[in-house]
Amino acid sequence: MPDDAVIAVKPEIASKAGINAERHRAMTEAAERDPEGFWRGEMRRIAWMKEPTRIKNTSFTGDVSIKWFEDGVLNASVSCLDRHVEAGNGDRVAIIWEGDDPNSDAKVTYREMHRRVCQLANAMRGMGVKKGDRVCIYLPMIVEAAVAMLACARVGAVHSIVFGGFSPDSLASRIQDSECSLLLTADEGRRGGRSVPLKKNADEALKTCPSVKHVIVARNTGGQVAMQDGRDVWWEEACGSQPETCEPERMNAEDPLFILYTSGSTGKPKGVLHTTAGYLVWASYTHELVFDYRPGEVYWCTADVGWVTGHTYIVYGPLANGATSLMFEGVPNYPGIDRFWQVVDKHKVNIFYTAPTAIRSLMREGEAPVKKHSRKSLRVLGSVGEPINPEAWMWYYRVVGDERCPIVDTWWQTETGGILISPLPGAVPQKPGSATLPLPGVKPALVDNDGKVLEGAAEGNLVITDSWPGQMRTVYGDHERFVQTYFSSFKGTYFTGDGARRDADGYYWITGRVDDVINVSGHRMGTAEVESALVAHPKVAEAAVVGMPHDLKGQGIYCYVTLVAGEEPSDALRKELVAWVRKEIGPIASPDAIQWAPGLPKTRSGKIMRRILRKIAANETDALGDTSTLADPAVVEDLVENRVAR
Ligand code: 6R9
Repeated sequence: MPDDAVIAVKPEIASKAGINAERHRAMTEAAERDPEGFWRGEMRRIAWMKEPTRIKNTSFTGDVSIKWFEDGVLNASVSCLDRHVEAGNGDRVAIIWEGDDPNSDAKVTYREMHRRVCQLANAMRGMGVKKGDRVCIYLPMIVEAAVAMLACARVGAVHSIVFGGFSPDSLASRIQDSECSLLLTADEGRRGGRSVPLKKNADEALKTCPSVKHVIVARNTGGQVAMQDGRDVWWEEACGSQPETCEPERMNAEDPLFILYTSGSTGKPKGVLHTTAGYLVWASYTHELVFDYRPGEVYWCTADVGWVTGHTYIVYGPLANGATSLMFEGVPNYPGIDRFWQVVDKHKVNIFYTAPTAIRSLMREGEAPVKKHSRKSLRVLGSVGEPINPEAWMWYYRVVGDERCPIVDTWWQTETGGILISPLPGAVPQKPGSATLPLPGVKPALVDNDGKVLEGAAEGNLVITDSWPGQMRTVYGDHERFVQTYFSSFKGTYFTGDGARRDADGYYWITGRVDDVINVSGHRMGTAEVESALVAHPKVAEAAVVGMPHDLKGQGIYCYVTLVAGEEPSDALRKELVAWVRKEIGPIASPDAIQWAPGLPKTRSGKIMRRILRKIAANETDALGDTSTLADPAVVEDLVENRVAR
């Protein structure tokens, strides 16, 4: 696909869209000319108990301080629930739940959601949870997950969701970092016909988490689990007799809403902290603009609530906008490879948002499973999580969307709270593989490694030069790390950690991470995290982990492992190490290749030359680049000779 392939906006789409090219331009100009005025207008999309008078107060230098709407007062759950009920939309479906088992589903109205959130919020208050306390959520994709998030918001507690695929160790370290006092979990999760032992994992984790005083357990599969007296209580027992209304806590705009841990360049995941008003405005703004969302539509984001995409585009964005949000417990290929399209027809989905890795795996199965379902309700298709290759983009457009539906390739990060770069369906011509243009109010730039700003068509490090309301505010408990990670590489700008190219039309093409973070099936994984898991194994002396190209996952995990003296490499040991990493971090960190390395390529000062390891993993061994600083060149020859073929 040549770079200049352009899919124009069809006139019939532009004429019906909330935002056409002209309006897009006008908004971009307005946000540029008068950011305060622009956001003073947009902030009214959420409900305030007291409207702010101060709009923007941000600085990317020195200590870095980011405040939006700082004297406003609100409660996020009111924007997502109460005001829709009060406006007469209580009977509208808030969440369509589609189970892993195709015969199980449920619809929960805004009124019902409001009742369930209030009851849980009351139960939480009864347990002593108050404003500012941290609550951990370790739940599968069931309605209780959304209820839990909004109940936290209702009482002013800060939620920290841990993805159900994480191990007891990963769960424990996240609970410890933010000292959660309550854990919400379920007996088991269900995915692809198999069960996930959440309560059992939680019990294991809680052995090292003295801060947790209470555990509320949702009955999901009905599987047998142990309940600890005085600590654990079943969800329905905790909530059943609670009052059906609950006074929402008055929250300052800058009070924390949630923490979400994400991988960085070092071994320890960072607690990304988002606050209440700016995040919610951003979630609502981007959900409406990017998906051209219209009242009454059914919207489906296939992410898990354990990731930021699930936070912003299953719960906060759609519910703030009064949408019907579909929540799917299962996986794309169970019970059949056509599950997505069967669900699209069953619930008449209008907007569908998924990840390139899912598209690539479905594409491999051909067109028939897609074509067997009508999909005529579909109107807009979205992609998120990693760069989408033009082939997958075209397949998504042609086969899934029948060349009718615009595709929004949305670039953003846990740190950004919501989408920053994306086409708008009715306004921006698409180019397969490009996230296209920044949203109105977003100011990206490219800089070279010395921080020099690049103009026009160029390739470099992607930075954002000014704040937007949805930006993260700090790393929980470690503001210094926040400043170091995001604001020290290129002074005065937010550094994304991504590389990008900008073409002559000003379109952005994200090229991937430029730090030691790899993107496996759209999930961020720090190579340092996998390395520390490997070296924790008694037979491993040293390990270096890099990303390698992977047809389905985008990137796979390639590990170079040096054993302690006296240990011999074997297939059995390789399997043992794979299982070890899965146990330490979780299945998402499963190594794809393990190469036995008698030594690692190091500089004379002892730094591992990862650049060389990446090349070997990618089988680009004839282009290793400068190796003159290597302490021992023979190490590289051995690694090249013994690389793991795929
Ligand atoms: C939302 C989310 C963020 C990293 C980000 C980038 C990659 C996300 C992308 C994309 C190219 C897109 N990424 N969307 N790359 N095109 N449309 O995924 O958040 O898990 O924090 O990952 O994902 O590398 O820096 P998160």
